[in-house]
Amino acid sequence: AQIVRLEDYRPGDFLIDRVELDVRLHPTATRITAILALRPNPEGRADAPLRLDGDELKLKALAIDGRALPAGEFEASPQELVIAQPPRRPFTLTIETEIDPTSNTKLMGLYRSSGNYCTQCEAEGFRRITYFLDRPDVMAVYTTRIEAGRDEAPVLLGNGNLVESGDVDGTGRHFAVWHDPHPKPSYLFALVGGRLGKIAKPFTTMSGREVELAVYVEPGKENRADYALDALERSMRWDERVFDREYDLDVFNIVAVSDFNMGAMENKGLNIFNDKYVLASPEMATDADYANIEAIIAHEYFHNWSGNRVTCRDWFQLCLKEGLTVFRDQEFSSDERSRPVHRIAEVKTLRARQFVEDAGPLAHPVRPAQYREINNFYTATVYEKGAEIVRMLKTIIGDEDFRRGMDLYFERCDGTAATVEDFLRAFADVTGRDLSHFARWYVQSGTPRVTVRGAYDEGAKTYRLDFEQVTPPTPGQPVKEPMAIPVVLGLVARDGRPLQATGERVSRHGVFMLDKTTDSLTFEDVATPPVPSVFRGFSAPVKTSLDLSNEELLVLLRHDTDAFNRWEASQTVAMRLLVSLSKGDPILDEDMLGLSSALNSFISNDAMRDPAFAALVLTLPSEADIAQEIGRDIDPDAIHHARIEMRRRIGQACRGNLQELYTGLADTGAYSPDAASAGRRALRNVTLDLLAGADPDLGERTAREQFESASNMTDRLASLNVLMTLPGDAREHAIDTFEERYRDEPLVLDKWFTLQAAIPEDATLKRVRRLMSHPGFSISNPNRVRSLVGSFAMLNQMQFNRADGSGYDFLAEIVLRVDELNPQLAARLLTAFGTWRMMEKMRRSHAKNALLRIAGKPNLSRDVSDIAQRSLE
Ligand code: HT7
Ligand code: ZN
Repeated sequence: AQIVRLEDYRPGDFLIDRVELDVRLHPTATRITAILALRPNPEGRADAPLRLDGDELKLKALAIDGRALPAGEFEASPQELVIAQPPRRPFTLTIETEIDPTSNTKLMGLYRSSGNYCTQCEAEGFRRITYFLDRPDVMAVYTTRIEAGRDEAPVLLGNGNLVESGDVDGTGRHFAVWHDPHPKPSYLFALVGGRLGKIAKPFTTMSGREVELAVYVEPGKENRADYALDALERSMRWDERVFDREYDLDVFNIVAVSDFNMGAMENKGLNIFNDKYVLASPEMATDADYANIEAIIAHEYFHNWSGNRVTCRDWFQLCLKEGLTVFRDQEFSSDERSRPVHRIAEVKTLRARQFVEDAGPLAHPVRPAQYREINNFYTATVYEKGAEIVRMLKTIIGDEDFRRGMDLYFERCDGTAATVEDFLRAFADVTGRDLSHFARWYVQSGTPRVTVRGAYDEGAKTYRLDFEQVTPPTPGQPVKEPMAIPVVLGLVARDGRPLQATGERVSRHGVFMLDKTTDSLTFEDVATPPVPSVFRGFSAPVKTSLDLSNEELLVLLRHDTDAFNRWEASQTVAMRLLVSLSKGDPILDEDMLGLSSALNSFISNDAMRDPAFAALVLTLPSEADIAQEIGRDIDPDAIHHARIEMRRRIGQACRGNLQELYTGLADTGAYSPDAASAGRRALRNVTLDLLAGADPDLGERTAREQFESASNMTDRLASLNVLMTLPGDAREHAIDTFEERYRDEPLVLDKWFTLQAAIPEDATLKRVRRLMSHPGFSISNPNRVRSLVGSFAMLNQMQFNRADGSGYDFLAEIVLRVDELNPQLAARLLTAFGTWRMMEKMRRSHAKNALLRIAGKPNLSRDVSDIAQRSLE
């Protein structure tokens, strides 16, 4: 397949100023008439043909300035429409196409979900509706007339504001006309038609404009959309308060659909969501679901400025909108919840997804230089590492200059299709700084490793920190340059007192910039040997090697003023022990004792001060985390058993305290999804897990009781997860009870699929195959496939990476089946092979064979063949 390269970017030869669409919805033969106001682009070639993108289109009619175009004057295929000699002046092009939304299983373009019509146009889906210059630097004003049977689709929604609606006399059909005054790229186009229930509330913007906020869901589920609507209102207020950004249309509509390839889509004025990220009730959603809904509603809303008002010039600039918007949604969630707890959660996700990607065959820069299939670049690197870059920028220049830079960026680039350079220029201009070295974060892939060594000079009372950074080679980038790494740091005395850590090379924002391969920093007047606390708040997306003893790390757990590094210290000590256990190395009793007694005193003294934080401290690194830390010749069975052993030891050592905590945190009242209540539940459920590790009988009894008495899904699911680790009748009974209760609730059934797919035992693969025939499962629904097959591959390290290779064979088989229906979904599942090179030899060879089998299959989609090929390179 053809490779698209950033260096080949050039402006298009034509521009489109206005688009008028007339869409006559029909289940299998929807007719679209598009009238495009085109003109030659002064920056394009003067004699170029007009080439419009298409994808699986059927052309029905074509006219220029109202006159039908004779057959010899154009060439049309499902993939392209070419007019060799278009007018060299402004003109209108009328295109009529016909499409079949019912057979659209790719869920790109116009498709049907539970009988409703909806669209997904990012990145290149608009070309599945009409022929178009389907690239983000072509921005037009859209008017959309939608027509449908009134019974089939009583609700008709489009981008912008509703300007007209009515009946089509005598036909049983009706129409709505939507006009969006803001020029936008085609990927932000959307329409919806169907039977939907609605909840709404008014919102007055900061300048006093009235807006109606509405959420549309499957009829009967309206009361499950309250939290989403509330999150929308809070997001809008927050963007006004923190970034001075106001909403700009009369309505803001959100529609929840049950078939969707990703989480949600920020179409102008008409966000379309995976229903998983809208619908919630205490009975059916967990605390994590509520937090995700809040974050994704905010994310899509924030795109209205970072993505829609200022969009991307080309798809290489994807991080410009996604990284920035993730940063904005993270800041929102941190303000709404607990900042340190949220930061730890962000870093856990970054390490689990982005660091893994950066260390594997699919590693790529935050701004890739080339792609074969853009859908494969909606990655943790573009999103999460992209957000880390924005965060580092803020750390380096400080809050005030960051805000001034954002203001300048929005002001300068409003209404344009911008680049990463435009973004950085705004910050360079407000600060007078040269950000060219910093810009390397966008182009160099791989996670830098920073080694830090400390040396105390008793006589001179100085303390020196030596830093060294190395970024490992990644595909296409064998040699790396040093990065500009902000290190936020502090010093802690062994008795816990914070020590002064200022100096010439530490900025007024407390940042030391490591921008060379090696560097040193000396602190004067340090009265006692300190413990360094580096990368506070995880100030840069790097891996760190510290020459600190476990004992010194436990000083940080006890005393650091930086909550992130307190947590990090607990995890580092636990990780060291887990790695030794996994490798079969002996671990010293004193090291084990050191950790368990530190955790024991942490439970007695600190746990109830911040339960959410305590839950994080008491959660052991996952099996996938341990595998990453070991990095090569991985034996997932050994890792699994090491973690079980460690959980048992900690559980036993802290048993008394854990039992007390569990009882003290008992559920007391009506459910509320707020962060403090969620934190208490999280801590209680971690406690239950450790107790079950220490004493399986007690664990089973307690988990069963909790399962039966739980008043909310968080506690019910947590108890079920504990039961999953305890084979036997009680577990199977709980699985059956849960199914009976939630059989008719697809989103809850997804949780049921996931928890069974993650059971760490040999029989799981058979169970997963059996569940694929469950009446609630559907191979064409992305949520179902992800919750069963995706969870097996991504969450069940031991069973996906089975020594006999059958886990890999299973995934390969499903990827090939799904590819025939939905290539995007298939390609995402396939990324589970991203760690295959780290495995021990036998597993490596099985994984490679499975990948070769996929890559060798004829007629693969571009999505899957791209991932398969890159995974093998
Ligand atoms: N910007 C949206 C990305 C998206 C998407 C991309 C490709 C295929 C389907 C998709 N659905 C949504 C979502 C976001 O990041 O906000
Ligand atoms: Zn986004």
